[in-house]
Parts: sequence; C-alpha cells; structure tokens
Amino acid sequence: MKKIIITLLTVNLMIACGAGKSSDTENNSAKILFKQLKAIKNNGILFGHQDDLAYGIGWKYEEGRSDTYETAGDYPALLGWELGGIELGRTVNLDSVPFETMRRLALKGYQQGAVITFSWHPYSPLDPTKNAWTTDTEVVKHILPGGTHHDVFKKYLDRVALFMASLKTEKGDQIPFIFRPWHEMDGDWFWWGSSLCSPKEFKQLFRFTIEYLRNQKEINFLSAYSPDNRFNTEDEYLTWYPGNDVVDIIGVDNYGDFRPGTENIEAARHKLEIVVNYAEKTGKVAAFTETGLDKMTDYKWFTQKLGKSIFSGKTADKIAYVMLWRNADTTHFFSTYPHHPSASDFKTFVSNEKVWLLKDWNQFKQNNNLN
Ligand code: BMA
Repeated sequence: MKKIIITLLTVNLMIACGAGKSSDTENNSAKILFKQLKAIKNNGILFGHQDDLAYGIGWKYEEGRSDTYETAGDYPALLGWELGGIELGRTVNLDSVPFETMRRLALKGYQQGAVITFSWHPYSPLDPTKNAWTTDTEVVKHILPGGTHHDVFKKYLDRVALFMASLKTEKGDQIPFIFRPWHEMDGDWFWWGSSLCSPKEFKQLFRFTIEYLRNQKEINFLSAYSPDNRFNTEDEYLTWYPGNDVVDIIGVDNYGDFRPGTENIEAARHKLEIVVNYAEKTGKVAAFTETGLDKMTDYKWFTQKLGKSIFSGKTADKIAYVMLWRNADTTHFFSTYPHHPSASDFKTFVSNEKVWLLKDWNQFKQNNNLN
C-alpha cells in the first residue's frame, strides 16, 4: 500500500511539475543547443545564410549545392528557413520552397552539425489572401485570446507545430532549432508592426505563440527576439520585449545601417553592443539575426562593413552568429556567390579565425565536448 501511495505521489508530482515534457528535461536538445551557443562567446561567430541548401544564384534544389560552399569551400554553420504558408496548410512556402524539401534539408543540415533557425511570415488570420506585408487592417488584437479570430490563429499555430514536430531524426527525436517569429516589429511593414499594434498587444502575441507551442504542443525550441534597427538605447530596444521567460536569443535585424544612402556602421556596431549587453545581463545568447546587402553592390562589404560592425569594439566576440538573407536570383540576393565581384572579399572575411563555417563549428564542439 505504502509503495502504491508513493508511486501515486510521484506520478502526481511529475504531472504537477510537467515532467515528461521534453522542454523540462535536463538534457533536452534545445538546452544542449543553448549551451553550445553560449559557449561560442569569446571564441567566434557562426556564419549563417537563409535557404542556403535549397537554392542560390542560377540553381535550385540540387543536392549538395550551396552558394556559401561553392564560394568559400564550406557550408554555413547556421541555416535559416522560412515557414510562411505552412499556416494555410500549403505544401510550398511563400518563396516556393516545398516543405518536404525544407524538412529534409533542415534535418540533413542539423545532422551535419549546423544550427537550424526558422523565420515565419504568416498570412493574416483575418484574411488568408493578405500576406505578412499587407498593413491595411489591425490584426493582432483580433487574434489574441478573447479576440474574434483567436481560434483561427490557434489553427495556424497547430499547423506550425505539426511541421516542427515532424523534424525528427531516425530515432524519433525532434531536432532543436531557433524559432524567430514576429521579427522587425518596430518597423511598419508587417501586420504585427508598430503602426498596427501596441507594445502591450505585441508582447501578448509573442508570449502566446511561444507558450502555446511549448506547453500545449510540447515543441522543443529556443526563441529569438529580433527588432529591426530602430533603437538607440536599451530602453528603446526593449519596447517590444515580451519577457526573459519566453526569449532565449537576444537578436537584432539590421539592413538600414548597411544600406548605401543611410549607411552608418558605427550605429550598427552600437546597436549590437546594446544587444550584447542585454544578453550578458540576462544570461542569454546575443545574435545578429538578419542582415545583408541587397545585390551586394559593395564588393568589400564583408570585411569593410559587416566585419567593421562586428569586430570593432567589444561586441564581436560576444555574438553567437550572424545570418545573411537569401540569394533568390540576380535581382534579389543578400550574400555572395561564386564569381560575384564580392566573392574574394567573402573568402577573406571567413578566413578570419573568428568567423566560423560548418567545419570550424564542428571542430569547436568536438574540442569542447559540446555534442
Ligand atoms: C523578404 C524577401 C521576400 C521573401 C520574404 C520571406 O525579405 O526576401 O522575397 O518572400 O523575405 O522569405
């Protein structure tokens, strides 16, 4: 009898503590990823690229290809992917990448050692014909709990969760990744942006998203907060910050301070410093979550602009990664590719011992028993 009572007590305790949920287990894979990312600090920076294994300039879905690899001899250490369209039950994302291909390549990238990150530009739950960039209607307040379209929003998240849960190894373990929803909220180009929702509503949206995926759907991931560059102080940076309990990666997206015409590399450096300082204070990971130069018109951009923003001052060695946006075609690309005039500067940039492609990253994990 005593034994039964103890067993029942243990079971009750396990339920009360949420034990059994992967997100609460000591050795869960997202925690391992967090530990790996934290260990990078003071050592190097991972180089990342959006959609790198799926397509590049002049090719699409050719196994093993990568503009990064073909330019510099190694794959990115971090691979970005985009989920927009999954919420509508589509089989291809808004950039025409089939979700099956994405799943396979994300899994392959992870198994080769890369860090995986997902962005998400969902269509409006109020009107699925309106994409993330349609800013003619207030959406956020209607999809929060109690709102008219909350149930539709939950269905969107259910589909996201289903895809996330399907990112499994042969052993059936869900792979860890960074989820970076609702980015650039300080700008006014998305329906979740500053012109259509208040900081209070935004924080509720972010919190609901993370908590629903973690607690209801038991998805194992790290989350990233990524405003655009419209801040100059920590207070401004934190305007939309939803709370330390729902954020793991302290990030920033910044194209504006690198754009000819509005270029200000010192401002970019200063913003990264704000990010780094806040991550230090809170014990989180700092990251340069998105950047790049449209059509790479500055052939020394990597060493003279990106490099200067991250390597001058005390920021560089505290940022875990920098991710460049996608190389769609010759009218829309943000990194380099073979034979582009910026290719040799890119090689110089990644030859810096602090900039890590996949082999460097794997070597570091191996040397420090971080696997
Ligand atoms: C934007 C552009 C778009 C793309 C979107 C989502 O920055 O690259 O072409 O559809 O990201 O990936």
